[in-house]
Amino acid sequence: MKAYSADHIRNIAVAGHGGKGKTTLCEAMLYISGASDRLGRVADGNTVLDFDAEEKRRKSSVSSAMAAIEWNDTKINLLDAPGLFDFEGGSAEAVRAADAVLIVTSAGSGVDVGTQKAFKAAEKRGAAKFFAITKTDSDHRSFYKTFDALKEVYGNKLCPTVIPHMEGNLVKCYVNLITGTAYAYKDGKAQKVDMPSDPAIADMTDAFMETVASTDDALMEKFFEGETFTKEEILKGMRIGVADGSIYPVYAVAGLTAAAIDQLLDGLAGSAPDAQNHAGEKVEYENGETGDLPCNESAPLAAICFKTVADPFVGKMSFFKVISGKLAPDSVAYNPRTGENEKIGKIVTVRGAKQEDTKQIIAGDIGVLTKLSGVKTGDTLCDNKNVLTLKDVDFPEPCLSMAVKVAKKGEEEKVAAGLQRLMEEDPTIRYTNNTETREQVLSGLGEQHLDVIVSKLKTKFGVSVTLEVPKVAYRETIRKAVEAQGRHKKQSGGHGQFGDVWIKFEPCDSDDLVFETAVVGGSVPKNYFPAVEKGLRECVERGFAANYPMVGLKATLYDGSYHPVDSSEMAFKTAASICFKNAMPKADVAILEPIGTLTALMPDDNLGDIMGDVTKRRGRVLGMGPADEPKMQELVAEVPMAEMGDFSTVLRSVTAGRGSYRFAFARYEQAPREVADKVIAERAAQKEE
Ligand SMILES: Nc1nc2c(ncn2[C@@H]2O[C@H](COP(=O)(O)OP(=O)(O)O)[C@@H](O)[C@H]2O)c(=O)[nH]1
Ligand SMILES: [Mg+2]
Repeated sequence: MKAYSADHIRNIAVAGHGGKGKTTLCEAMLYISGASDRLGRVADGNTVLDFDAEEKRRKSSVSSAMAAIEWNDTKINLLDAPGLFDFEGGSAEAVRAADAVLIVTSAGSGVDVGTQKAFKAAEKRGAAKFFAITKTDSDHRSFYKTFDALKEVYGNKLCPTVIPHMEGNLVKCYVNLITGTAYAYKDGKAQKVDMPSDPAIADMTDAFMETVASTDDALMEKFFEGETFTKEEILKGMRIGVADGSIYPVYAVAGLTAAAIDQLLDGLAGSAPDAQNHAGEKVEYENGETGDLPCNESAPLAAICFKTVADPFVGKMSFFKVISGKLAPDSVAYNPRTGENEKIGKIVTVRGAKQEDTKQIIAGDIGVLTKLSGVKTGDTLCDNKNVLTLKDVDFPEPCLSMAVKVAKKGEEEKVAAGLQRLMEEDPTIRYTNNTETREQVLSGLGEQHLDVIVSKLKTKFGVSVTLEVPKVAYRETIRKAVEAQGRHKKQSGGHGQFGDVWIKFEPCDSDDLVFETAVVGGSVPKNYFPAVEKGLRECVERGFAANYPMVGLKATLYDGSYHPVDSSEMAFKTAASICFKNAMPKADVAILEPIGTLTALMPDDNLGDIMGDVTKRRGRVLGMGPADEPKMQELVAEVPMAEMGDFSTVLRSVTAGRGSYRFAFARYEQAPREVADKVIAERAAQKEE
C-alpha cells in the first residue's frame, strides 16, 4: 500500500449490536475497494475479519479486527468491533483508536442496545458518528422503520444521505441525496438509473437539506431563501457537521450483496474527520500537567497501544495508534509505565490475519509493532525527553467469576501460563488465586466470554478445564463467653507429657485472634505462653463448626498447672487445642457470610423486576433513584456474595443488555439459620468424601 499523509487517513470503528451485519459490511467494503478478491461470508467462515478459530466456530466476532483499505486516494482503517456484550472489550479497543464510529444496525430493527452502547462510546471518545442501516436487500425489511426509530432517539441530527427507493417490500435503487442521483446494483456494481418519483425521497431530501444547512449560517440563509446548494457546499457542510457532532449521516446499504457500498465508502472518505484534524488528544505530562497534543508527524512521539494479539506465528503483536510523531524501525521509544526504553523492531499493517511489512506509522495512522515484550494494552510509547501518557482504553470491568477445575492433575501450571497469555490479549479477563477457598478464580464479562476462554485454553494450549460456581469464603465466630479447661497428660514409658490450661473465650471486634494472659502465681510458666497461643491460632484457622476460619475471638489464658519434668511446649500446645475443643460446643458458634454492596444500573421499566430479584437473593435495598443517564435507575443494595452467582445473567436478560452493575465485598455478617445449617452440612459431606 502506498504511503498516505494524515489528512488522507480515516480511522473508523464499526460498532453496534451483535448479528446486525457489521462484519459482513466490512467484508463488502474490502471487496468493493479491491482489498479482497471475493466477498467473504460470515456463515461460510471465509471472511477476512472473523479469522479467529473461535469466530469461525461461533459464526460471530469475539474480538476486534482491523483492515486497511484504499478508496478515492484515502486510506480507511476499518476496526470491526464484536457486538456481543461478552466481548465488549474488543469494542472498547476499536473505539479507542477511531476518529469516527460507524454504527451499524439492520433494516427493520428498532434502536437496539448495541446501537445505544456504540453511540455512547463514540460520544465519550469524542468520535464522529455515522449510521449504516444494512440488510436492505431482503424482503420485508424496512429501512424507513429503522430510520424513524433512530430519529425518535437522535432527532434532527440524523442526516439521511443514501436512502432506498422501495417498490413494495423490495429496494429498487439507492438514492444519493448529496449528488441527487439514483443507482441500481447488481453484484455490487452500480448502474445509474432515472430518479424515481417517490414522495418518500422528496421528504428525505428536505430533511437532508435542512440538516446540512444547520451546519453553517450562510447555508441556512440560502436554505430559507429556497436556493439549492452546490455539491461542494453540501460536502463542506457535512464535513463541518460530522466533525463537530451536529450531524450523523445515515447510509442505506446491503453488506451481503455489496449494494450501495461504494456510496458508503465515498461518504467515509469524503466526510469522516481526517486524522490530521481529528487525531489530537489530551495528554498528561510527567509533572502532572495536562495538555492538548495535536496530530503532528514532525513532533516528538506519542502513541497508544490499544490492542494486543498473541499470534502463533509472529508472536506478540501490539496495535498502536500514533497521535504525534512517528514509529519507525530501529528507533527507541520510552514506556512511562515501566520506565523502560523499548526497541522498535518490525512494523506491519494488518488486514484481518494477513500482515504486510511497512516502513513506519505516522501520526494519525494505525499499525502493529511486533515482539515488544514490555508493552501491554493501554501503554503509551513516547520520546524519553518528552514523557507523557495518553488516555487508557476504556475497558469494562469483569462481572462474572467462576472457579477453574483442571481436568488433568499436574496441568495447573500450563493452565495458568495459558491464561496469562490470554490476559495479555484481553484485559477484561482476570485470574486470581483465592488463598482461602484454595480455588483459582476466572472472571470475565459473561458466560459466553468465559466459554470462549475455556475453548481457547483447549485449542491453543492443549489443556482442559471446567468451570464451577466458586466457593464462598465463610467465617465462624462465637456469640457467648465461655471458660474451659484443656488438660493433656500422657505417660508413655520414660518421659511423660503434661500441660494444663484454663482459658476464657469471648466475642470481640477483631478479625484476628486476640490472645491475652492473666496467669497469677506462675501456675503456667511464661515460657509456655507462646506455645498456648500457637495451639490456639492453629485451631482458629481450622474453625469448629464447618472448618472456616474463626474471627471475632478473644482468648485469655488465666490459669493452669505444669509438671517440672513432663511439661513441654508441645504439651501446652496440645492442651490449648483440647481447651478450644472443649469450649466451642458451649460458645454458640455461628457462621458468618460475606456481604457485598451492589450498585446496579437499569432502565426505569426494569427497576421493579430487579428489585424483586435482589430481594429473592436475600438482598437489602439501601436506596434507589434516577441515575446520571436519562431513563435509567440506580439501585444500591447489600447482598450476600453466595447469592450473586447468576446475577449478571439475570440482569442482562431482564434489561436486554442495558443493565450494568458493580459488586464489591463490604463485610461479614451472621448467616441465617438455614444458610448456616447448609454450610455446616456441606462441610460434613465434604469430609466424608
Ligand atoms: N440478508 C442479509 N443478511 C445479512 C446482511 N449482512 C449480514 N447478514 C447476515 O446477518 C448475520 C450476521 O452478520 P454479521 O456480519 O456476522 O453481523 P455482526 O455480528 O454485526 O458482525 C449473518 O448471518 C449474515 O449473513 C445483509 O446485508 N443482508
Ligand atoms: Mg461481527
